[in-house]
Amino acid sequence: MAGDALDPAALAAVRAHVAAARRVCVLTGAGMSAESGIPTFRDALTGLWAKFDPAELASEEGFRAQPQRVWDWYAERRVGMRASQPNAGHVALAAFGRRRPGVLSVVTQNVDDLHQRAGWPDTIRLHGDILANCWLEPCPRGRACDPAHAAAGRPPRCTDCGNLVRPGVVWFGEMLPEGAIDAAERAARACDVMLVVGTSGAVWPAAGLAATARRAAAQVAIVNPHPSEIDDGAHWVLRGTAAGVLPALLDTLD
Ligand code: BV8
Repeated sequence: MAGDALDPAALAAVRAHVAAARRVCVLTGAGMSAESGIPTFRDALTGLWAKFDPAELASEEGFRAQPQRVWDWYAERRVGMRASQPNAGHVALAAFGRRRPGVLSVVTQNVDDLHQRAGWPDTIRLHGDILANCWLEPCPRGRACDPAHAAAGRPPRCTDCGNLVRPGVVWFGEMLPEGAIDAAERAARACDVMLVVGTSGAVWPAAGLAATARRAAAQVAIVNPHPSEIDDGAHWVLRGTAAGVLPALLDTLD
């Protein structure tokens, strides 16, 4: 495996495996969007938010304990995400997928919409959508709260029953959407090559998808400028960034 720099021989080897692959599954994490100006999840916990751990801000318990603080953290992240644009890595992935119909699956841990805006609408979203909202509870009156009855607030609240609006993301301790994790497992088992791009490999069950692919005899390649918790489980480590490596890896493949 490469040291600290991108190893051209490893890049060429992974390109050859991708060129020959019938199925390619790409698992992306927050590093995929870093070059679009979106702080990685760990970086999003620095600065003003450095004193909180993920469980305090990205969990139902944390939201129930401090709804305004958690709502404000998401509001700040939403501003950044709405202002961001897909980077060359998102664009290269979507363009490769369009050139090779039926080959590419993209599974993301990210809650932004950059893969979709780069032209890959079928992205499998393991952790939800930060730009969506949902209700914290089922309505105690036994029917769905009417979003039109949500009074403005931090967070907004149902004027009929007091239910809180929450971000449409999967928090720590919450189950992943069944359809999403099942589709992701299927894609990991069916692929000939898995590219793992921009993830620390710290969050489960997403991090386990690389091992699932390897058990199914896929070649596993990591794209990350820094070591991750799942490097040892990969055949290849391409020590570089998403926007730098993915165009070099994919752009001339038809
Ligand atoms: C679950 C949405 C079953 C929110 C996220 C105790 C109780 C309950 C569960 C657990 C527990 N202990 C462990 C668990 C499992 C837990 C977990 O994994 N915890 C970790 C902390 C150990 N998982 C869960 O809770 C999951 N649900 O297991 O349900 C269950 C249920 C109940 C009880 C038991 C089991 C739900 C996990 C989903 C959490 N929600 N997001 C939000 O975004 O606000 S995950 C969140 O963290 C982000 O979505 C992100 O995906 C993830 C962080 O991972 P990364 O994407 O890798 O980002 P990170 O910042 O860490 O790393 C960035 C990487 O990019 C770095 O490697 C960096 O080097 C690289 N990079 C930087 N720049 C670039 C780059 N790479 C390429 N190019 C660049 N330019």
